[in-house]
Amino acid sequence: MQFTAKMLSSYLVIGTQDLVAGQDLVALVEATLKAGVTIVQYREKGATAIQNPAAKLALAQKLKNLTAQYHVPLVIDDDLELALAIEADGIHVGQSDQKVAQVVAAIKTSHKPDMFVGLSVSNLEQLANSDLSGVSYLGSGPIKATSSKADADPVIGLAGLTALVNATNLPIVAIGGVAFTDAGAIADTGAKGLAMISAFTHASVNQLNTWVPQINQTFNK
Ligand code: 3NM
Repeated sequence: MQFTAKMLSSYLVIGTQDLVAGQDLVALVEATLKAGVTIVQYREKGATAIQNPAAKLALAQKLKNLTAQYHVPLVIDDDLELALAIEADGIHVGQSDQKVAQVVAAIKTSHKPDMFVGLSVSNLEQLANSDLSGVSYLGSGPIKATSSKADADPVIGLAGLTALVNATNLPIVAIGGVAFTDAGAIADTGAKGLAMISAFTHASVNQLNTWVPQINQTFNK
């Protein structure tokens, strides 16, 4: 699937470590797809994440089949082998993950050469030091304090986000401590969307169905 900046509007990031009691990952993803999320990232990371590669593969394949039904891209976080195995639409790489240039080069010679690449960039220094060739979008944050990522960078706020937006032509999705109600303020910076974990895991189906279309509209004015 060809990447477009519009895909960043409402960006679900999710792994089993993020689920709240009684939640099922596939059911949660389907509820967000029904509400209209524009992209899904499977991010299995941390002490309580699934470690077994076969179990991860099975879950990722289910998510690929599900997102395909909704014509929504699936991105795999920081696992090129898994992304290639399920022919994911995209892969997301962090500053401390496998080097982005290596990922871009490996994709080019793979059976899935059109897989797009996203990169986490938290500040201007990281931006200056990043090899952006072959990168389609940036994920920038944390905008506010987050309890979903143990090793998050210092909070950058809307000011830090604005500085990054003004320093690059790549579309940026804002992440970290972001709430549905932040869409207007984040759109005003020039960023292209909201990437969220806990806002999605803590929302009711009614809240998803109310907020996700509003967020999409905010970024597509
Ligand atoms: N990356 P929540 S913050 C996965 O700053 C991730 O790069 C971040 O979760 C970054 O929406 C983060 O619950 C966690 O705050 C986002």
